[in-house]
Amino acid sequence: PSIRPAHVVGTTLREHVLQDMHAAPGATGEFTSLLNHISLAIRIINSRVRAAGLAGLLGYTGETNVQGEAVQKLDAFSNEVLLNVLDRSGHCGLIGSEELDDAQINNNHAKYVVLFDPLDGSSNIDTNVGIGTIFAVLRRSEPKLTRPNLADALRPGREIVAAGYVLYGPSTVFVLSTGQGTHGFTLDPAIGEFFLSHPDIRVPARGSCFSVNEGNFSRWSPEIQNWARWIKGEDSTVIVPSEGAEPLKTPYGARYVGSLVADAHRTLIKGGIFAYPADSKSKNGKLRLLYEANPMAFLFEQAGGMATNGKDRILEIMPTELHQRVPLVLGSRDDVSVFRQFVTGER
Ligand code: AHM
Repeated sequence: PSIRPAHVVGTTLREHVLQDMHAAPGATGEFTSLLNHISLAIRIINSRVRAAGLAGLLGYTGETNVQGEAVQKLDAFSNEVLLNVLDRSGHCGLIGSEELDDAQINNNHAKYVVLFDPLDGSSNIDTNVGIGTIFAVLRRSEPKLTRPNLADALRPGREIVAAGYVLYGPSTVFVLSTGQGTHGFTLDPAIGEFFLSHPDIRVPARGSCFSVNEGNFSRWSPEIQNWARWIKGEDSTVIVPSEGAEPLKTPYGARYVGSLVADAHRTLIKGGIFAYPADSKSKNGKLRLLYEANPMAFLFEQAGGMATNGKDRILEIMPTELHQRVPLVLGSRDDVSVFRQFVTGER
């Protein structure tokens, strides 16, 4: 049998980002350095997330540890790590975090804006379910002329220059796009390096699973309730709004973790649809446009998938506030199109 020499290793995240830089005319290395700093923050957060179960076992579950010392919650810890590491990078003019009320001005002359959810799905930590970090990078329009301000962050997602998420699951996977496809990297924990494991991810055009919190069914609009009936194969009770939405031969399977990164990652790899629509309680949906919906939409579109608020493309929405919520529907092209047909009645 052929034996692979020990020195032949795969492409690292660092090399991949460098290759992107060499392909971009006029690149200064700042963007590459920024992404390397984000990767450092992720590895620090990962090591703490990996110890969370043990910390729980040792009684570190609340605000204090066994010695009675104050222990920071994982989401607050992750937020601080990202803030500190991004500050040291010197490349961020403005930072917005789901954990901060206001955007933070960082470096007056820096080019980039980073928006992140430091630990999404953190209510799932106690049950050892996958959780994640999500981020988007934007470029300030006039870094030399103006001080960073909120308007630098309130930009439509189509202006994103890079987005990514990290899933702290059975392995730690970093999914990144710098606008040239969506690529997945898996952490080798022994050496602390991310290796390219999922090059050029393509979302299948149609999937076989749907991912939605069906506990909200009674709060959904009749159109969304009809979609949910259709996808479960109850088509005898449903008027399909167009011939495009054919009667289902096989109902879709239900998969819902309740952790966006875990649900989105499965949908990205296997296809299908993830939806957190508006309902009578959460009139604008639950998820945040800048920290969750936009980065996911960018990654899905770069992988050939789709992301809408049920009607319009997520990446076209002009944000009006930092913590704005939005209904989010993402996944395979055909599956998201069918959802849209149910909601709008248009083909
Ligand atoms: P969080 O900001 O409280 O962590 O909530 C975000 C999470 C997402 O990860 C997930 O998609 C969604 O909330 C699940 O919501 P629900 O429990 O209502 O189904």
